[in-house]
Amino acid sequence: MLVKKVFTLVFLRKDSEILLGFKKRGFGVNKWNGFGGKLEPNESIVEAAARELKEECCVDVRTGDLKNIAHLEFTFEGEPTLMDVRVFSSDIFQGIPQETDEMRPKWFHCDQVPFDDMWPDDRIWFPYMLKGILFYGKFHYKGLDTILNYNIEELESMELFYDRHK
Ligand code: 6U4
Repeated sequence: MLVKKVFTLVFLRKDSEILLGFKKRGFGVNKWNGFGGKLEPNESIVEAAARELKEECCVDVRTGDLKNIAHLEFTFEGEPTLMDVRVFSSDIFQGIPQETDEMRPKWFHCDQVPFDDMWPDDRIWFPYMLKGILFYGKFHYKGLDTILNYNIEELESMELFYDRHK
């Protein structure tokens, strides 16, 4: 039996650029990533997404301006946890990204995403996100470096996807 844990992951966009953060500690340390984390008690997923963005790079975003663009699931060989990652994007936000204890933010041109220093799955699904295709991605890892298998399904609507997966 897999134990599902929900996480958020937020990508800010500005013109042809995307904001990534270099993770300074914890899960995914020394990798460029989106901003996000676990939910706190009594918090909705989108509220958690906005809070984590603020905590990790000091940028404010209204929950109504966060667009759910993907659902990712990660499992790890021999481990009981399923990471259920809700991916959001926005080009409407307030403030200039600042370095925090957890993240060093940096804008990257969408043609120059540093995949060599990111989770291996990012290289596979970023092209969907950058083209504006909604999707459901599943990745099964052995350890933290090797993807044993994966699947990506393009979606017409996130609402219909979550209706089907209630
Ligand atoms: P703490 O340190 O307890 O506050 P928290 O910030 O709540 O942790 P954290 O940093 O462990 O949570 O969250 C992990 C983050 O990494 C989430 O935003 C999801 C994201 N993530 C996890 N696996 C990923 C992967 N394979 N590819 C990816 N993002 C991933 O692009």
